[in-house]
Amino acid sequence: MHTVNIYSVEEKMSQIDFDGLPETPWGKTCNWNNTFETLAELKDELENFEPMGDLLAGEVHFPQVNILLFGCVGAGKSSVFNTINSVFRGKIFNVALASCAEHVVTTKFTKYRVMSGSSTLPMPLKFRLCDMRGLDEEHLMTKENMRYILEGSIADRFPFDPSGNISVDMPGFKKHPGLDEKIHCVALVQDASMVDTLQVLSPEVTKNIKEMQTVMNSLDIPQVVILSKIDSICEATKQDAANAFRSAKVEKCVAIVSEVLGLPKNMVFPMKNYENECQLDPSIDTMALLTLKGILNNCDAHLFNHYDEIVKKYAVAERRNP
Ligand SMILES: Nc1nc2c(ncn2[C@@H]2O[C@H](COP(=O)(O)OP(=O)(O)O)[C@@H](O)[C@H]2O)c(=O)[nH]1
Ligand SMILES: [Mg+2]
Repeated sequence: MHTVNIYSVEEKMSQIDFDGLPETPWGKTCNWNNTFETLAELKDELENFEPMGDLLAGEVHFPQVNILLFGCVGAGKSSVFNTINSVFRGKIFNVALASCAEHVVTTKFTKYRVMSGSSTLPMPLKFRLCDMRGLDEEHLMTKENMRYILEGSIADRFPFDPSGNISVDMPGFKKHPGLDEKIHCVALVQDASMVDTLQVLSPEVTKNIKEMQTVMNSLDIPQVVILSKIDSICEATKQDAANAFRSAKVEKCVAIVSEVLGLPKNMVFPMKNYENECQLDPSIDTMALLTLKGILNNCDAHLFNHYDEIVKKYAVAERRNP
């Protein structure tokens, strides 16, 4: 059973200035006329997500998929996790430290679990969101470190500096990580306000992100973009996040990011994170879940390439009697 908070939708609608927003959305999206139903359906679907669930028989069980949140310092990575976690907790719930302040950067590589809020017995959902320190000019990432992260060699809570030296003999370094510890999809988190004002990020950081994309490509790891902070580029979207899909500004921003990062537009997910709200908002929730659904589809697509290995290694009977 789902609990959905009650909001004053009418009150909210009356405040929105729809001027200039076309009726039809620019991209394929969900039914925003019935947000409560859409939200409940999406939440139910994602709470019951099983990696490759439609292809694996009951006796093969793949524990979880791992999603890497990657981008510049301040792009909104920790906030993306907090937002998705809040949706499933049913309240604003800030677990990962998120801030603009210099000293509040994420220093440990953390594999966050999200617990289901619907069942009486809380259960971890079948995905983890991996948060790490973002890039800046003094902390560019080495290809070797990217490879370690993607291949699952870096353990949860391992102090991690993208530009630091990692020794394979360090405690917390996994020499033989299983497929369930690897990264199955990378979400490149990009601050929309930076794109909108064409404040091109430092060329070094952009170059570094592109270099890291070549490592992801070489390992066949799918990439999507989370276009964060869309509320800061469009007033109507600030009023109601659902308006993002009819906003020409957001559409333009999606097109620019898709071009710059070389990813199709349908792999760019606009998102408004919770930052100073006190209660949940159905549009923000729905948008976060649409993003998560898109990412999980990509994880499944990646796992499909490892189908035979999964069937062989993750058969439940075999794990009990190795
Ligand atoms: N307006 C707005 N602010 C955001 C959004 N997402 C994150 N922020 C703010 O941006 C700052 C940096 O976010 P954080 O998650 O710490 O970025 P990180 O360094 O990539 O982990 C914080 O002050 C957040 O509150 C968003 O969608 N909209
Ligand atoms: Mg952070």
